[in-house]
Formats: sequence, C-alpha cells, structure tokens
Amino acid sequence: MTQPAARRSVPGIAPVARGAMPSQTVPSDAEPSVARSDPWWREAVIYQVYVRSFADGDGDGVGDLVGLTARLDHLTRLGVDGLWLNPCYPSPGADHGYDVADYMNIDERYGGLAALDALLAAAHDRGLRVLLDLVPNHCSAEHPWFQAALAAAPGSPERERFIFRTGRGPAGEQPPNNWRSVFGGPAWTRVGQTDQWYLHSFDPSQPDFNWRNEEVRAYFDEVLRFWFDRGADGMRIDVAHMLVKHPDLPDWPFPPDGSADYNGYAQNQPEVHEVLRRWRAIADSYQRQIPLVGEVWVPTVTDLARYLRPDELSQAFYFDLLMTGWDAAAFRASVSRGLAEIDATGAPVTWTLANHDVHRTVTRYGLVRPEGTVGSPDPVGGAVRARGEVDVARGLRRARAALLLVLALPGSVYLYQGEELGLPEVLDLPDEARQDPIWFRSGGTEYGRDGCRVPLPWRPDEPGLGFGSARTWLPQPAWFAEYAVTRQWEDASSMLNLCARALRERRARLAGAGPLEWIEIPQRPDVVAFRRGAITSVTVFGDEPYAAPPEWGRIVLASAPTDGPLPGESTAWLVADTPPRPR
Ligand code: ISL
Repeated sequence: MTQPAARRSVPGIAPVARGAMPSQTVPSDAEPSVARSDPWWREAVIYQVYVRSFADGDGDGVGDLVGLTARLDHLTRLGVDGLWLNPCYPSPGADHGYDVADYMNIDERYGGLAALDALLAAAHDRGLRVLLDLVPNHCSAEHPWFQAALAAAPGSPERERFIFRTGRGPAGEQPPNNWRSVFGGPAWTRVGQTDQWYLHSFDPSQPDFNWRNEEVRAYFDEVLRFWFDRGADGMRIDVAHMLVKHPDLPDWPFPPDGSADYNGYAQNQPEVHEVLRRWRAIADSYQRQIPLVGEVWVPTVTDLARYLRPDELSQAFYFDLLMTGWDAAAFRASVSRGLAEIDATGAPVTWTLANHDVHRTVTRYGLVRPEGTVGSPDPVGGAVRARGEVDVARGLRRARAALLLVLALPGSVYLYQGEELGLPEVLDLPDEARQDPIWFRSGGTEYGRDGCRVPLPWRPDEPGLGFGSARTWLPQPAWFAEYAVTRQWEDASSMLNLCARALRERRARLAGAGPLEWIEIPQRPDVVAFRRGAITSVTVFGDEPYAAPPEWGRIVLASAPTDGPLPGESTAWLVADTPPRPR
C-alpha cells in the first residue's frame, strides 16, 4: 500500500553510489555555500530507526539495513527530513549494539558495510539524510582493545585505555569506590581473583574508555572520519556527558535513603568539553554541514546549554519536555525554559517526546494509576518508564495533541519509530522474552526498555504483521495489528495521516518562521497557545472544549475531530487569512 517515493532535491546532499566511498578531500556537498549559511538540520524532523525492530530483509526475525532500505518509501511519504540509525556495528548485542566490538564496520546481521552503502545511496537519492550513532563512553568487552587490556599487566598502556583500579579491602576484594551502574549493581567488575577492577557505567560487558588517554581520543577522531568519509550526514552521540570521569574517582555522596542515584563524579566533568570541541572541529573540516547531536542527561537546562556552545555540539535532545507530564503549566514552562536557555547558545532546541529508552508517549500520557514507585537503578528510569493502569484512548489523544504542539515549535524534532503510528508500550511482554540488561541487572525490579522496541506492525494480516519474518526477536502482541502501517494509511483519521499532514503543513507554513509568541488566556489555564509564522497553535490540556477567538482564523489541522470549539485534550493549528497585526 505504499506510494512511490517522492523525489525531493535537498541542497547539501550528494547521492552516494552503491559501494562508493566519498573522500574527505572531495566535497560531497552540491551547494556548500547555501548549506553553510543555513544548516539543514536546524529545523529538520529526524526519524529514529531502531534498526532491529524496523523491518527484516532476510527473514531471521531481526530487522536490518536491507529491510530498512526496502521501506524508505514509508519515510518519504511520511515526510521526514532524515533518519538516525541506532548502532548497527559489529556487537555481541548485550545492549543491542550499544556494546560495540568494531567501530569501523557494520554487523553482518544488519547486512554489513555494503548494506549501509546501499542505504546511504537510496536515502540520499530520496533527499533523506542519514545520521549514525557514536558510542564513545564504552565499548564491548569483546573489543580487541579490551581483550588486550585483560591480557596485559596492571599499569600497562593497554589497560590505560580503560579505567582499571585496585580494589579496596585487604585483598582488593571490594570495588574501588561506591559508584553504581546505570543498569543496576556496582559500576565495577573484578578481573578474576586479582585486586584489579574495571569501571563500567552500564553493563559489565560495556567497559568505559579512559577519555583522559590520548590514544582513545585519537581513535575516535579516526572513527568519526571513517563514517563522514563514507557519507554519513551526522552523528548522534551516546551519553555525551559521561565520557570523562573525575580524575580521583572519589566516592559520591549518595543520599543514604536511596532517594537519588545521580553521580556527579561519573559525568558532566569540565574536560568533556575538550573532547566535544575536538569532534566539532573534525565535523567542520568537511565541506558539508555535519551535525553532532548529543544525548546529554544533565540535571538542569543550564547544564545542557554548556554542551551547545558554538564550538561544541550542534544539538542536544531536550529531554526536559520528554520528562514533563500532561499538564499545561508544566508544558509551557518546559518549552519556555528550553527556548530561553538553549536559544541563547545559538543552537536550535531539539525536541523529542520518545526514544528507544523510554516508555512510548501514548503510555506515558495515558498512565492513569501509577503502580507505586519504580525500583529503577537509572536516575531517570522511574520518571520515563513508570508502570500502572493505562487509558490507551486518552494516551493516544494526548500523544496526538503533544505531537502537533511540538511540531509547531521553533527548532528540530526527533520522532521515534512507531510514534507516527501512535503505538502504545508493550507492558506485558513475557518475562522469558525480555532482553534488556536493565531487566537482568535490576534483578527483575525494572522491566526496562524492551516494550518500546517490539518490531513494527506493517500489514495486519501477515505473519509477523509484515515485519519480514514470522517469528520476531521480541513477540508482537495480537493488538499490534490495529496499528499496522497499511491500515493507518487507509484511515484518514489515523495518527499516521495526522503526522504526515503535520509534517507537510510544517514544511509549507513554518519553514524559517522564527520565534514563537505566547498568547495569554488567563481564564483558561489549561490551554496553551502560541503564534508562530502563519500558524496559531492551540492545545487544550483539560477535558473541557475551548472556542478559539474567530480572529485566530480557520483550523488547518487538528488532532481531534472538530467543526467548532476545540475538544479537550487536543491541539489545533489555525491560520488567519489576514495575519493579526504584531502587537
Ligand atoms: O535510559 C535512560 C533514560 O531512561 C538514561 O538514563 C540512560 O543514561 C540511558 O540508558 C543512556 O542511554 C544510552 O546509552 C546506553 C544505552 O543502553 C541506551 O540505549 C542509549 O540510548 C548505554 O550505551
């Protein structure tokens, strides 16, 4: 049921031929001067592809790059500007690719390097950019450097690339400090029965690199150049705030009542900015605009803004809004904070409501009765992966409304695959199917992230719902069929059609529209409205309908059916035939 791909010409994209490796010295930017002055990514909508769950090209139950390339029409029809691929490098898969064993290759299970070249060519041909995912904080324990470190003596140059320390206690049998792994348990693993331990901020199979070591820094310079030379259009940077640790690795004063897990010595150290500046210089040495998009979880928006100084990251996900519940005042405050603090850096705010680490939007907004506290080892896990009774219809209404609100904001937007389908989280995966290391490391107290990673439903009446294999790597629930792509294209009121229309309207009416202007509605504190470019965006957070003043114009798009007042829990975009005069 897919339509032929629309061919768009986008300045700055040079088609990359299958198997070709554009060289760094040969500019691959068709119109560098245009792109230079107006970076393409500032207002881009990027679709996040969790490759193993998007589409399966070889029938083994796991999504791959061949499957993705074959379904790019879905993304062009949706109308996004590009895609970000979660890691698909060779990896034992303990954290599904966030444990990289070879940084300059593509896993054969995803089709190898040839499949990536083919994807780049096909995407560029359609005017879609492709961002890859850099995982620099840690590698896989199977990476040759870590294997060499284990084989080498304490204090050797091989061990210096990682963070090995002598344990505490008479025989070094206690971890060197009190740091905890984000996935649960101590952040240290002992090397056999020796007194040596190595640091892993995540799973023991993901040893942390020592970013105070020049060899590590030089290695990642090479990794970045490798992918940019090959035609990658940008990089998402995994846990960009965590690379550098406090030089003395002191104990962190965790509150004894266990109320906070944040460890200020394990992240957000001043020297991390040296690394980001170095990468920025590399990206800027190319003749095309290459964004570096950071995954940065830091305590405040002010902290976040430090990563976005002009010579550091181009963008960083604005998780503040993702962590905000369905509440008018909180939403508006979060958006204002982002615009004030992030805009001041000169970087665009990079909005996102979902990714592969958090509960799906429909479920977050539809949670009517949370189930006590979440025993999450991860400082933000409890907020973004709360469980309990979910009102799916309500969650979907809110997710539709939130999506329209966000798409009207100035800046760039990241959509997580399945968000365009309004997929809810799969909360009831059988325990034996779960694969997330968080599930194992927390001793089963935190269900982790598998529920947002279930393979996508494409066609309702095929085995595996058209994913490409009958047995998918995580089981799809029967109700996934209702959300299938083909079914949604046929339904004018579907989330997919709403999303596609919103992207079209955004492109047509909001490109280069500049900042927003809030509209105060004192009598309705549950309504958030702003004007931007030709559009007035109005979101009703409460249940009561709201009649927008006639001078705001006619509705061009609404997240819920209406022929008069806007229903509760909806967003509408209005356009006045004569734009209101600036006040
Ligand atoms: O998961 C989180 C939010 O729920 C963050 O607190 C946490 O830091 C996050 O897990 C970091 O994410 C990134 O690095 C991990 C990987 O498992 C995630 O998938 C990735 O997005 C380790 O590489």
